[in-house]
Parts: sequence; C-alpha cells; structure tokens
Amino acid sequence: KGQIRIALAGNPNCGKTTMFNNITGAKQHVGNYAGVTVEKKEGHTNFNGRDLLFIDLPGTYSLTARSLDELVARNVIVNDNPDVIVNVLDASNLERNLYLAAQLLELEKPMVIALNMADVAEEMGIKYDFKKMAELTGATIVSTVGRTNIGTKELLEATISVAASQKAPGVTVNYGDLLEGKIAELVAALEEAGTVTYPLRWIAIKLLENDPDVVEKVKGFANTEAVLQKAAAIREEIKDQVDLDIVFQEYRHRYAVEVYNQSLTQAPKEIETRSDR
Ligand code: GDP
Ligand code: K
Ligand code: MG
Repeated sequence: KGQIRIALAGNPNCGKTTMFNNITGAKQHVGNYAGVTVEKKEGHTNFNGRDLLFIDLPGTYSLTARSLDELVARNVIVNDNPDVIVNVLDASNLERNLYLAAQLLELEKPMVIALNMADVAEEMGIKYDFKKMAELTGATIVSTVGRTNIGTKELLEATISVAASQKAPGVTVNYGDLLEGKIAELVAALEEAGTVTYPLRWIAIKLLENDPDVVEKVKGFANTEAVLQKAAAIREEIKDQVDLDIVFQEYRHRYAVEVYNQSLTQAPKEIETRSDR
C-alpha cells in the first residue's frame, strides 16, 4: 500500500493550518513552488498503517487565474494529481465557504469535507444534515474542531476510505440550459480532439470563462485548434445573452446557497449583540 497524497484546501481562516498541524505535527517541510514566491507546505503522518502526505494549499475563496495563490492551489490539484482533496470549511460561515467547494468539485477528485469550527457553529445554534450535505456535494463529511483537535481521527479514517474508493464527487454545479448546452458542445469537441488530460467539463467551463491559464494549457495539447475556435465562437455568440464575466460565479453562488439551505436543519439563533452594531 503506497502513500496517499492529500491536498488540503479551504478559504483563508477556516482553520486549515491548525488542522494541518494537528495531523502532521512536527513532520513538516516548507519550501516554495517552482518559480513563484508562494509557500509550499507539506507534512506526513502515519495512520492505521498508511503513510499520508498532506499538502497545505494556499487559502483561497476561489480558483480563478486572477491570483497567484488560486492558480497554485488549482494547479497542485490538477497537475500533481493528489489522491484526495480535503476541503476544510468553516461550519459557522458555511454558505460562503461552499463557493470554493463548488469549484473543487469540478476538478473531479475524491473529496472529504472537514466541517471545522464545529464548536463555533454549535454555539451559534447551527445544525446540519450531514447525509444531505454529502449527497449534494459528493463528499464525505466529517465534523472537526481544529483548536481542540476533535475529529482528526475521523477525518483521517474518512480520507483513507475515500482515497481507496477513487470516486470523484459525481456532482456538478448546474449552469442553466444555455450554458450547459455550450459546455456539452465543448466537451464533445474535447473528446473528439482526444488529447487533453484534464477533467474535460472543467476545461470546457474554463474555456467559456476565457481563463487565460486554461487556454494556454489547452494550446499545449495536440489537435486542439478546433476546440479553441469553437470556444471563441460560442463566447461571441452568447455574449449578448449572458454576462460571461459573472454568470458562472452566479451559478456557483446559487449552488452554495442551495447546498447550505438544504443541509441546514437549524438556523443560527439571533445574535444578541446585533442591536449594538
Ligand atoms: P487558516 O487560515 O485556514 O490556515 O486558519 P488557521 O489555522 O490559521 O486558524 C485561524 C484561527 O482559527 C486561529 O486562531 C485558530 O486557532 C482558530 N481555529 C482553528 N480551528 C478552529 C476551530 O475548530 N474552532 C475554533 N473556535 N477556532 C479554530
Ligand atoms: K490565518
Ligand atoms: Mg493557513
């Protein structure tokens, strides 16, 4: 049984580094990603007879090509081919945190969600239906409190089991009839080219978003001229019907709201200090 490689993803301040430290202790290595000043932190742990390598990705809200941190985070996932993504979410601020989860799903890796800050969520009176959340995200859900090291063992067990399954979430963000039709056309063109080794639905979406890094990636594969032309033609064709700069973000946000609302079984109680603000 070989090493399991895990990319640890999450928003800034969700407790990712705390979890990373709980899991890997002193067995850490800090360096830089090749050619850029973004810190690369890796750590090991041995658990239930397995060697687990955790890569602490930069904390980000999104996975666009607009920031170096976001590019690094997504490139580690799509290029370094980790076995599992562990997505740490702040359970006390879940709707916002699910926006990143929506983008991670598209990378089609087995996923575990650590619902961290469970103590804060509990204090706020929040309760979730984990089964529902698992169904809507395709991830295994584990509740954690990084600060007191609660749930770490369960998180590692879930990570090993999800890695063994090799099952991608199998859930997609629905971008509406118009865009879904165009995504399907581009996926078909990518399949016909037969050369691109990244998740094709993700590539199709990013081409419609005109993501410059993904355009470059696609150019690097043989036989993709027709795909790139088709993407440009579709963008031109639909640009008056939808605002391509924001429409994908809107649908991801809609997904996050939906997962949040459907998973929430007890809403946060009114915060008494609110009237003082
Ligand atoms: P990162 O930005 O995601 O790496 O977050 P950090 O690990 O630096 O944590 C941000 C802050 O949240 C720190 O003050 C942590 O001590 C605190 N923290 C982490 N996990 C928890 C948790 O589960 N509950 C509470 N109450 N605080 C936490
Ligand atoms: K921090
Ligand atoms: Mg951190």
